[in-house]
Amino acid sequence: MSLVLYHHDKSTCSQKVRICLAEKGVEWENRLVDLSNAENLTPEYLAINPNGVVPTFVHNGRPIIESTVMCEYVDEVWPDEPKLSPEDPAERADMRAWLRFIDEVPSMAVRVPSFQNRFLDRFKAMSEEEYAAFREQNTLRREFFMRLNRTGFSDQEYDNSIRQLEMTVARIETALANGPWLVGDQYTIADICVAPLFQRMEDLGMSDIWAESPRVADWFERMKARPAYQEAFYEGSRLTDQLDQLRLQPSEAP
Ligand SMILES: N[C@@H](CCC(=O)N[C@@H](CS)C(=O)NCC(=O)O)C(=O)O
Repeated sequence: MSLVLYHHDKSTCSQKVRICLAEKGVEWENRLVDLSNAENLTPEYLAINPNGVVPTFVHNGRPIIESTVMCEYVDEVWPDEPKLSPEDPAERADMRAWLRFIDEVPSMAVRVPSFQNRFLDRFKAMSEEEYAAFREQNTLRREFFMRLNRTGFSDQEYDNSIRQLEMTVARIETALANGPWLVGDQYTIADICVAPLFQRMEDLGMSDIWAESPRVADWFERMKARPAYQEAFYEGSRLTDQLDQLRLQPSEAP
C-alpha cells in the first residue's frame, strides 16, 4: 500500500490529517505544496484536487480529498486500534454532527484572524492588479479574498469570526461535562479535527478565549500530550515557528 500526502506544514487541515495518520501509525510519502507560490492551483495539482486546496492524499493511485473525509477514510482503511469513530450509530452521528459543525463554523472563522494578523503582509505587498489576478485564479476562495480585500477584513467580519470561535469554545466546554472527549468516553476524529484550530488560536495569541473554560483547557493539554499530536506538529509546522513576532495589533487583539 502506498500513501502520498500532499500538504502544507502550517495548514490546519493538513495538521488534522497528519494527526490521524500518526494515531494509526500509517507511513506516508511527503509532498509539500507551496501555497505561497500557488502550487495548489497548478494543472497538475488541480488534477488530483479540483478545489485547489491542501491536503490531498493519493492512496494506491486514487486521490482522496477533503480533510475530514480523509480522516474518516483513514479510520476505515486502517481499522486497528485506536478506533477513531464510535461503533454505536447514535454516537457516530454525534461525531459526524461535530465534524459538520467544525467544518462549517470554527474552521471558517479561524481563517479571519489568521489572515488578518499573520498572512496579510503577503497581500499588502501586491499591487491591486496582482491581487486581483491572484484572487481570480482562486475559484474556491475567490469570495473570501474579495472580503479580505487585500488590506484586511471589515471590523464586522473580524468581530463575527471571534464570536463564532467563542461560541465553539462554549459548546465544547458544555460537551466535555460528559467527556473526557467531545463524544464522551471515546477519543474520536472530532477531537482531532478541532484541535489544530485551538493550536492556531494559541499561536495567534488568542488562548484567552478559553481562559474561563477549564474543561477545554484540560482537553487541549491532553490533546497536545498525545504522541500523535507531537508527530503531526513537527518542527516548522506551528505558526510561531520561524516567526520574529506575531503581528497582532493591540486594537485587533480579541
Ligand atoms: N474543506 C477543505 C479546506 C482545505 C483548505 O482550505 N486548505 C487551505 C489550507 S488549511 C488551503 O489549501 N488554502 C489555499 C491557500 O491558502 O492558498 C478541507 O478540509 O480539506
